[in-house]
Amino acid sequence: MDNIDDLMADAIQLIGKSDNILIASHVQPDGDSIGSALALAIALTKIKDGIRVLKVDDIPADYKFLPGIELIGEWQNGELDLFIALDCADIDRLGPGKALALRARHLINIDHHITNDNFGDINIIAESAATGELVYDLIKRMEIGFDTDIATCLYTAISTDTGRFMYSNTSHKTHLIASELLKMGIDINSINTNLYQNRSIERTNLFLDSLSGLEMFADGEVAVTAITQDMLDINNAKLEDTEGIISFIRGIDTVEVACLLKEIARGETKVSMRSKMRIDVSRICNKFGGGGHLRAAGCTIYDDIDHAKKLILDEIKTIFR
Ligand SMILES: [Mn+2]
Repeated sequence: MDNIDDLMADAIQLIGKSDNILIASHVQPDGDSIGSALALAIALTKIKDGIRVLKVDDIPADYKFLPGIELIGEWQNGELDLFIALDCADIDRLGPGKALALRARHLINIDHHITNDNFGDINIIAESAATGELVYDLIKRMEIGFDTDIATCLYTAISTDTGRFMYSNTSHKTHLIASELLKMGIDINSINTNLYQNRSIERTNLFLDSLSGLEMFADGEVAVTAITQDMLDINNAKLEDTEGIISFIRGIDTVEVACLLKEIARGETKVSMRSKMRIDVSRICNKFGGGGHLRAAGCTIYDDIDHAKKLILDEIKTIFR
């Protein structure tokens, strides 16, 4: 594999000679994918016209405060020189953006998932706490000046993907980058309030509801809870309102593996898994066609939620046997 310096140089050269550039996050976007996409879009807008961020899914309310949010929209038909996918472990994560990615003359894939399958023409894949760290590196190498807007987006990307600088993916480099971003004069009180002190009552009620259905297994080492479409309806909540549940149940003292099942539709269940110290949850999720990181992974099981729960629990229990 090429080294990161060469890959970055190739990407910068390709960006330089491309006129129509479309940037995209993954479906069910999180802070890292949206923050990275907006940071890159704001930066490239300083040197080029017509930079767009493709709307591949609804933007969760948590991130609507981000600068550059108005750059997100539909792609008007026409020439597409370059598509840049951010934080996507595989091309299907682009959802409706996949067709455009395949149609574009060139495709750059920037991601920090170790399971990334290198679907781009240029693949900047490196182990880092967030895709936001890689985008920081790219913008720096392009010698585009950082401003508070870019820094706000990148800080959001990194803070959300490191669980507020708490997860084990947080490195000394993470803090160095955060330090550089703070130098730009970003308002962390405002960012943190928007990200972490802004929970709606609907989300709070869904949270309570999910905790009342909490189940423990393997002498308390495994915690599982499920969110059904009925629970969303009753609480007038959306899927994005499940944010925060899984890290809360992982916070139980005896828990090593936390698992949250979400009923996307009848016959389709999304599974999120987190671990604390020992278990590689990406391996478990891999068995169901998913992936992710050592301590945070996910997969989709095409089955009803009750049966999906049984399948995933059977798999988890083999580890604790
Ligand atoms: Mn990420």
